[in-house]
Amino acid sequence: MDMQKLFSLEGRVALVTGGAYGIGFAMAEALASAGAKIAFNCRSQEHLDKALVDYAARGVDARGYIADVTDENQVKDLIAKIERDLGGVDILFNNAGIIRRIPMTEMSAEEFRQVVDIDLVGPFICAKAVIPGMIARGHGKIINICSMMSELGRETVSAYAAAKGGLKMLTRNICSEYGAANIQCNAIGPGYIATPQTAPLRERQADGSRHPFDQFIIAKTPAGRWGDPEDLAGPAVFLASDASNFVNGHVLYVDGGILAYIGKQP
Ligand code: NAP
Ligand code: GCO
Repeated sequence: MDMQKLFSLEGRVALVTGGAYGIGFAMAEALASAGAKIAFNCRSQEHLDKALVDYAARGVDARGYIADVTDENQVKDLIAKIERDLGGVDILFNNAGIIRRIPMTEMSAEEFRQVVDIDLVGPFICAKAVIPGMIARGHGKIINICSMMSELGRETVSAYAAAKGGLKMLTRNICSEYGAANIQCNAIGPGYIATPQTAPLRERQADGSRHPFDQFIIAKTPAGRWGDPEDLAGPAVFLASDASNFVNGHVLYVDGGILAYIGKQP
């Protein structure tokens, strides 16, 4: 068996939503190293311009587009532009996401809806836009970015947990509905990863000590550290490649062991 070929993404077109920085950027770089042509989107022109410079510095020839994943028309246009520039989307990474950390009783319904709209409805809209082309081409990979909050709750993240729990079930449903069309829909569930999204949880205290949440995560993670976006590179290539052709509806947790661990006894 040719392992290089099994994991190769040569000739495949990958769209990484929210791939301007953070986890999306690292996964896109990994897919490019395995041979894929890379497209990414984000909402801000400033983020897009900076990302193009960053990709070029890493030797990645990525195409960037402005598109909000919550807007069906923008997403339709995005897929059509990628098809024109690079070819039909073979691999979709539903990575774009936000979090709002607000105690539930202080959170407005509007704030709750905004998180669910980006983190759950966005992946639905993007998947819906690429599935017909995948069916026509006879294959497709959809990878949703879930979270520890697809399994666990904690104070202040009710909307995020509801969205990421829902995304786990959307993953299983896309698998159920389109598995027969040779589409594999899986998810990656990252643990606590050092990106702009989690920067406020890692801020140094006035006395220079670590943020209490930072200390909590290190103690709660058997690996004893935060993850880096690059920790998701191997799982991303695996789930995008032929190596995972019989893996469907699965959430691959990449969490340094958090979900396996009850925590240190006091
Ligand atoms: P991040 O650093 O905040 O990056 C988020 C990316 O999404 C940015 O490129 C952002 O660019 C884009 N984005 C946000 N809303 C968008 C929208 N409506 N339409 C299009 N693009 C949008 O986040 P991250 O930490 O890399 O997280 C990436 C994904 O992994 C998210 O789904 C997050 O929930 C999930 N995750 C993160 C962690 C973690 O510990 N960091 C753990 C588990 C799961 P613009 O602002 O320019 O749009
Ligand atoms: C939080 C965190 C998260 C992580 C991640 C964990 O406030 O608890 O931001 O939820 O980003 O999703 O997997």
